[in-house]
Amino acid sequence: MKYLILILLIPIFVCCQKSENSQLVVIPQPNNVEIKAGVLKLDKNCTISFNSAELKPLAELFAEQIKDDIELKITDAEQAKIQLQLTGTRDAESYSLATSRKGVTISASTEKGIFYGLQTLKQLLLFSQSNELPLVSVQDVPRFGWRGLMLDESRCFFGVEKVKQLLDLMALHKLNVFHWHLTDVPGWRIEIKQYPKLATVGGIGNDLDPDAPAQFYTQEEIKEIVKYASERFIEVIPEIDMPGHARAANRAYPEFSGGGSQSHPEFTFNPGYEGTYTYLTNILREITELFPSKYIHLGGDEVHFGNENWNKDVHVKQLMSNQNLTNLREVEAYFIHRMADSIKTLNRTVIGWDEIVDFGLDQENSVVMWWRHDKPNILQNALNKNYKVVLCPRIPLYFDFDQAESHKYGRKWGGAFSPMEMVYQFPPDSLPGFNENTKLIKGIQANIWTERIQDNTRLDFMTYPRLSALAEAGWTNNQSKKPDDFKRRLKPMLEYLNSINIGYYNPFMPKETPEPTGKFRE
Ligand code: TNX
Repeated sequence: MKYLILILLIPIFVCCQKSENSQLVVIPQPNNVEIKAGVLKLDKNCTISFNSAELKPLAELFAEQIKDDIELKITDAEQAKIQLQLTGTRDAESYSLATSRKGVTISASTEKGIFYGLQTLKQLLLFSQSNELPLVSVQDVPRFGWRGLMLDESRCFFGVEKVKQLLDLMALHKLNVFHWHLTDVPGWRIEIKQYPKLATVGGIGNDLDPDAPAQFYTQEEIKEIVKYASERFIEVIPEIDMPGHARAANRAYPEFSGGGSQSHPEFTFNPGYEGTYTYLTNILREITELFPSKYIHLGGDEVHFGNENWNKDVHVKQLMSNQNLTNLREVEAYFIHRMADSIKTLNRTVIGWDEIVDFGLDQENSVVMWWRHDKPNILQNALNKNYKVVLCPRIPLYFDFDQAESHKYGRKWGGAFSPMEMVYQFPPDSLPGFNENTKLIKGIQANIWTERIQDNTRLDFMTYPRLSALAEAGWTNNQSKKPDDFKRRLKPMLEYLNSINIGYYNPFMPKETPEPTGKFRE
């Protein structure tokens, strides 16, 4: 009888051990964790080894990142405290990490997996007392393959250092896509050698001040950032918005402008003028030389805001009669098809905002970003048509929307906004088509539009800690996602953000972190 009770108790004991999973302080929460009794203390002088030369830069970067706490020396020795091992063939992003009294082993079948194991280790160290690590066995693999963040640098320009900081924090959170919105109405932010005025003239101004001196990234700076991101396993996807949101470009080269409307002057490129296609394709060719990503985002959003002038433009009228186009929406579709063809010849895949869903682009070579949260039927429509989709609905994934009811300088939509808790819970199972079409859902992304963000202070306040919630929503499976436990782990993360001078919003102490004043036009 005694033994029977013991046997019955064993599973309960194991179960209780498992429930301690949640005691680990890592964001995003790894998907399989076992904690054992005991600790591993890493000394100030520590060693790291790797079984394959490709891992050397990862070990070096890690050593650099933890140098304030630990002096990490690379050694060949099997006895290294931290061992990195490329092994086997498993999912490209998965890794395992085991700590024992002897040391740490991180293994994965790809460098990316090893990198993620190192990010987990970095957090274990960051949030430890005197470098004492729990004894754990972690087997981790992300829920979604696309865990993205978009930054709009047209409305407000932040520059190399701030972007690098963002990339560092993305990497720490295992986010893997940086979507860079480089062109829009107020400014064009990337040097194009063949059309230099795009940057020098198009780069003048920002959302608040149309006369602000030109700000843009030189091609050297772009290369530097793309390299910095790729060392952190982040893919950089450039967006060149067309045919709308093109005013900055049109200031530089008015010959390709399709005009606009009264409220959105010079808003579009001219879809009726053949030269426009050569011009934009030449631009995209330079873009492909700078960005190794297989994707190019060509925008495609909100064209109806400012294409009124197309009704009277001679080139557009001619195009309509030549191609039998009966309305402006068909002209828009024609334009997008032409540019999608160019992107195909450049060996790249198109991404567009959800306006492109009805244009009949080929599903193999296009990806749709669903952003209009108030139009769930568009998501359903995209999935029905077999498009691969990235979910980035305004609510809750636009970080220019407020985080709290009392905040005044961000956006709200009929009173609704984007609190951290809602970011964390995304995506809800109730999303149309979501459960039936999981294969088509590439992942999730938050978008930082910057009409309401004019400086680093507001950027930090709007980005953190929602970025942590986004990361866990993108990485952690539903069964391991626990909002209260996330909040427990978020506290040390906030202390870390504090230590690197990031002015986040503290949802636990809203009064102590008042909203930085903002300015905006509308
Ligand atoms: C919609 S999302 C836009 C942006 C704005 C944003 C503000 C999208 C494809 N277009 O141009 O900056 O709303 O929230």
